[in-house]
Amino acid sequence: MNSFDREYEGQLAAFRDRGVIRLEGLIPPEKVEAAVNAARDRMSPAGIWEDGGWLVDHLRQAPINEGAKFGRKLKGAPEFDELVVGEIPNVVARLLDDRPTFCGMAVPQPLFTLPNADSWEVPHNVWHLDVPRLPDCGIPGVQIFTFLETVAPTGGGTLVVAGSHRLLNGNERISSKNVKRRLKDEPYFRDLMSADTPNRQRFIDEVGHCGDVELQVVEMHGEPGDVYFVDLRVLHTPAPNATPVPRIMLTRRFFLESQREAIYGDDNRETMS
Ligand SMILES: O=C(O)CCC(=O)C(=O)O
Repeated sequence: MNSFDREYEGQLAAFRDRGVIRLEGLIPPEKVEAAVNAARDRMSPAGIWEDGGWLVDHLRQAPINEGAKFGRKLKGAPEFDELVVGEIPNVVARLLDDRPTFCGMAVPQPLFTLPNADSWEVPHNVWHLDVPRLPDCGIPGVQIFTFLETVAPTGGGTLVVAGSHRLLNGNERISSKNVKRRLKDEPYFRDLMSADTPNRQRFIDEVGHCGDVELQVVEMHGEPGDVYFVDLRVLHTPAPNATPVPRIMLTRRFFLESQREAIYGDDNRETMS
């Protein structure tokens, strides 16, 4: 075992088991500070960052595309590119057994959500995959997420179903829509994706099962500098933001070079790049 694998041994095993891990403080503080400041600087002319604080209360009832409008202002900051070089590609490479990868988008993608909810629960809708299940593929790549502001629990961090990457792996291509359709045959996913299911906090607090696969909803929250690594087979969804501050995250997808054709090579492409 090399020194890298020794350092991350537990995390590598957790990643294979759950399809999601968080490495705290992975990005050097000076890069984090530059990126956070760049995000705030871009929000300042838009009038929602002023004198060291967020001014977003008046936007609480704003239509959903208002948040997207602010998110677009974050696109292309060079400070964001700097966050995802260095240790992140090294970890991704190890999670993919050092096989060559390519990025689905030229630059990392900001994820921005205004405060938009008075209360918070695990959503029943918008669960999806960015990549179909690919025949005889195993893991097709890794998506990383980091934070450009502190994202507290209930603060709009992306939700994933840990363990879901272990389901429906076979020798056929299955679209995101059909993965969902098939998963709904299982009580865990039928309940998760039904608006009629009460007590939705249990999806986070308790471990569910599908056969011998353990499943649990994980809410991404953390500090700038922390990084989540997610198997691209993991079911995920955007979440409401019930805190008084915007949710600002950054994501990037690393795909296996060997799957380029399967991912991009036909009209069936599903990636969000
Ligand atoms: O947290 C979000 O806005 C959703 C992110 C997402 O679905 C994705 O990046 O694939």
